Amino acid sequence: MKVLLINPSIYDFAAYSFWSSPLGLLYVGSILRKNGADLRFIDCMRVIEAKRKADGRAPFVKERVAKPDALKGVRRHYRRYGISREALTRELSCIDEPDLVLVTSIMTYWYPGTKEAVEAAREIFPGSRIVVGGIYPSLCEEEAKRHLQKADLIVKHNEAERFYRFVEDALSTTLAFRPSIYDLDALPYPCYDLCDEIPFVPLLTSFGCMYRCTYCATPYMHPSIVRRSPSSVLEEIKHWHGHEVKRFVIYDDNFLYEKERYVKPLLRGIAELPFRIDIYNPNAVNAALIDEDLAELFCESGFQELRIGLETTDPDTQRSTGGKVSTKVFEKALAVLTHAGFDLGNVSVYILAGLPFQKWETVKEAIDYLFALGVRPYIAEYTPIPHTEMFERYCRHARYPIKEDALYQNNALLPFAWEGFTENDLLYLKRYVKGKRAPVRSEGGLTG
Ligand code: B12
Repeated sequence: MKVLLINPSIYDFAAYSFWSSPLGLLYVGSILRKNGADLRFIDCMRVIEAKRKADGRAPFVKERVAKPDALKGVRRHYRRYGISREALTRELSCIDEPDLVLVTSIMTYWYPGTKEAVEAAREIFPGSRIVVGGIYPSLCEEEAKRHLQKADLIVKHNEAERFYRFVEDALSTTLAFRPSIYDLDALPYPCYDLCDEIPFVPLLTSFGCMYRCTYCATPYMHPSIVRRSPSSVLEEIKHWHGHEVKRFVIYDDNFLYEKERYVKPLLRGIAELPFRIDIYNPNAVNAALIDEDLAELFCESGFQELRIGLETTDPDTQRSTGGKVSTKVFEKALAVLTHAGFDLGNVSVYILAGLPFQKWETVKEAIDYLFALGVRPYIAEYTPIPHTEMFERYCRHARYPIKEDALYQNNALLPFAWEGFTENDLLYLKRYVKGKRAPVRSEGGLTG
């Protein structure tokens, strides 16, 4: 069974390798490899190696491209991040026709790249079976079927069985190894060994979340929580360390959940390894769950920085979006971290901006609050996500038809801009966070 994996290019207004990686696709690849498949991998998301930072991140190669009709009115440059369709076609032409082509999608609004990869593969390999999976079909099933008509199968996150059956029928084979994706300890390690360089490896430590934040789709996709055993994560770290990997990135909506049983033993195990690793957590942890032991373990296990979610300092917004943490609890967590010796200069705190009917001043207040505490504010623009409470409740107030086309779900478009929070306000806040000479904010827009 010859299988080609494709991580498509991205079309967006901005994109940076924020430790993004096609983890789901590489898991599926290694499951098929356990069934005897011969794998090839084309990662369209090439980066500029010379500009790779010490933390493993690097800018993607990029090129300005024309906007699709749906985004024609947007006054920002649109780019392709990753290789062009022509370059992909050339690479496809150099390999034998595979039996199966697997294409992933990481954000809903990145579907144009997925569509392009499917169509390029269909053109070069008319006899291959093409399967698409990932976030786009999981959250926009009907739309994905309309846009990805050249694919033979489109699967959602929880349809592994359907995928296995399709492979068996299409290739007249039997898959002896067909794990549930929720059996995290039984999954083979994702096939990063197919990459020439492995700048970092994401560690998938759980599925699901204990919270029900109104803006997040995780409870819709993964209603129950499953966790991976600390020993399985440790074994994976040792495995990749044997491949010279030193940086690890935690992919987890809920890393500190059941911390006594999972996170503390894991971090203790990492601290006791005979080698040091660097750990990053782009998915924030909840301040309410940070205690003294954990604060020490973050220091001892190799957290280079810590990302914490605060979302807002406005008590009403905090309550209505999920109520995970209060400022009092947040301050206590910072005190505990300081006591353990964690440098607050290396703590980044996510603040949500652009929520429906949010006022820009409330975001500024949160930024000032964080500056005063000595931590780094990080503005996360609100992304309206299908199947979330907030999306359904407010979609008719968005300035774009976010329900009709996933392209409009892109947070770079600030879909919920209104007179109380304009694009200029966002620009002002971003410059303010960076400490640049903040332009003077006036009713008419920015000056200075
Ligand atoms: C880790 C993560 C990230 C990572 C990177 C993810 C990546 N893979 O590159 C980082 C931290 C960079 C990130 C950033 C953001 N993220 Co995020 N992220 C996640 C998270 C927690 C896990 C994704 C993941 O990799 N899971 C693990 C893998 C194994 O699962 P999977 O990708 O679902 O794949 C499974 C299946 O789909 C299948 N599969 C995947 N591909 C294929 C292909 C084939 C052929 C087949 C058969 C199967 C298959 O295999 C897997 C196992 O079953 C999800 C929430 C969630 N629980 O899914 C949010 C999520 C994807 N992120 C989301 C958001 C909003 C963001 C941000 C916009 C947040 C912000 N405001 O800044 C940014 C965007 C940054 C950017 N522009 O680059 C949203 C989706 C938004 C959308 N419209 O698509 C999600 C769903 C969370 C939410 N709030 O609801 N994110």
